[in-house]
Amino acid sequence: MTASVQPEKLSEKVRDFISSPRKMLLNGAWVNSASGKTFDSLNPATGAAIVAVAEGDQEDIDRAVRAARAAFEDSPWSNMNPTERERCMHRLANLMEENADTLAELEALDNGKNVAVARAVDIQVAIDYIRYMAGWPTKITGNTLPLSVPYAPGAKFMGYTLKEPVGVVGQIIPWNFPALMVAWKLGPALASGCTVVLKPAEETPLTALYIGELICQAGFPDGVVNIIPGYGHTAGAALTTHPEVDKIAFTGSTEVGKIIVKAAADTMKNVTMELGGKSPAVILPDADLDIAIPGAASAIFFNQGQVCCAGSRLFVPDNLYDQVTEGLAQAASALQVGSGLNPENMINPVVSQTQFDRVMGYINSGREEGADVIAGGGRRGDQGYFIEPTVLGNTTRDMKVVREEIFGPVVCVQRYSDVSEIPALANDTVYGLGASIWTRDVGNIINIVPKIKSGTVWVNCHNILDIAMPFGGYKQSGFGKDMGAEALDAYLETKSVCIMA
Ligand code: TXE
Repeated sequence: MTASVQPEKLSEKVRDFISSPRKMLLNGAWVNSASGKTFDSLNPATGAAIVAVAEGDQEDIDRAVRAARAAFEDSPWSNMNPTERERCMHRLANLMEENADTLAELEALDNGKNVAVARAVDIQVAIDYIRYMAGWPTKITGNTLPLSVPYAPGAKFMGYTLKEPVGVVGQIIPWNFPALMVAWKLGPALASGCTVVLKPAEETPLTALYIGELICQAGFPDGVVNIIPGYGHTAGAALTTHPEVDKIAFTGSTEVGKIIVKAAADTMKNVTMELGGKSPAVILPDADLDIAIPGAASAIFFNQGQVCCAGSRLFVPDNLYDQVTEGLAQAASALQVGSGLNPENMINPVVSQTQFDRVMGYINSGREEGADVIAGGGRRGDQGYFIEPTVLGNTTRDMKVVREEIFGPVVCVQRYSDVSEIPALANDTVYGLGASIWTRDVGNIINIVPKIKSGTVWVNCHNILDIAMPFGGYKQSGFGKDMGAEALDAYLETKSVCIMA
């Protein structure tokens, strides 16, 4: 296992980026925090500091919100033609493409994930989504309305709707897909003409700050995008209560989502929430196991299981239980564990000591509650936050590992005996983000998909997210959509206009 990272192996661009403390992007300028405080971003493969980052707090958020407000009201941005907004976004996407290798390497360094996967998935989808959203400014339209007005006989009216940007948006994002989350949030905000104060996760601020440099080069007016790194309970909380913020877009834990919804209620902000999950992956008796077993493994082990829609509850028919768990154990042991900067390593460290302790705590709880540890179950190496891909067998619905989101490379396998049980088993959770069924029978698809209460249902695949496909939760996985055209809805107000002739 290669846990250590040799700085000389990093590219010159990344070395240069981390060679001096990183500042925050406020009103088009790179500045220190008002308090002068910084925090270190850590390398999960070693636990060592990568670089110090300006630590934003209430005062920085206030300044950033005021800059975003000025940039939103009668301003170069609000007066910009849709075509010019589109060009700005395309310039940003092009710059991200030119810097894609650097962004991927920085992501692997800061988050711990596999650099080749970061390049192919995180960064590529981020670029594609900015381009997808760049196509929208020229296509956002209202409607003309066939008004009747029965209580004004003889009068003539014309009615239409205008779609207007919601205003200043606070965006709070997590650490599992740091650059991709920047794109998910910025794309629809910029396409609709909003201005933004974005707070990256304290664990992984670096790619957001790098994209901030590209935003400056792309020619967005000052104050349109402000990036304020900092902690959740300080900078994040200040954003959620600021009276000049019109909307909060959040991706993170359900626990913090609830805090934010309450905090934002005082000023009645528009809020969208993409929260946690405990997504079922269901192998049906007729499934093609050559596809279903590796598919179920990838559903949980991709990104070390730090995926909100990871297939963390796997349902297997009694008669296939041994075959599937054996296959899963083999798939787990075939995954090479090590630093994400080596693209051969497919299991990389989890993001932080806190996450490491949390995931190990769940594995131990599974053991104590009687689950079989079929594969993994331990730490790898003595530095960094490496956890073996773990398969817990014979788990049951009441176990903590089955009820709570682990957010690590740990799958809980449950048996079932009859297909009729599937909807109830799949829905036996407070979450409703993703689900997959594995089958060759179209009848199963038609019958089961509508009964599953989740924002996405995959068939014979899992974790496939596409720029055109709306993504978001049911139940306590949140509300509002990221990606796809529907993501724009939450960034637009509808104004009805009624004219009497
Ligand atoms: O999340 P938090 P954490 C889940 C996953 C994980 C658990 C804890 O189960 O194990 O959450 O992770 C900001 N006001 N997910 O603690 O705290 C914070 O600074 C405003 C699932 O890292 O929700 C960060 O920017 N903001 C999830 C962001 O919220 C606050 C991805 C997410 O952090 C805040 C991440 C506050 N009071 C974790 N407190 C997914 N849906 O993909 C924190 N923040």
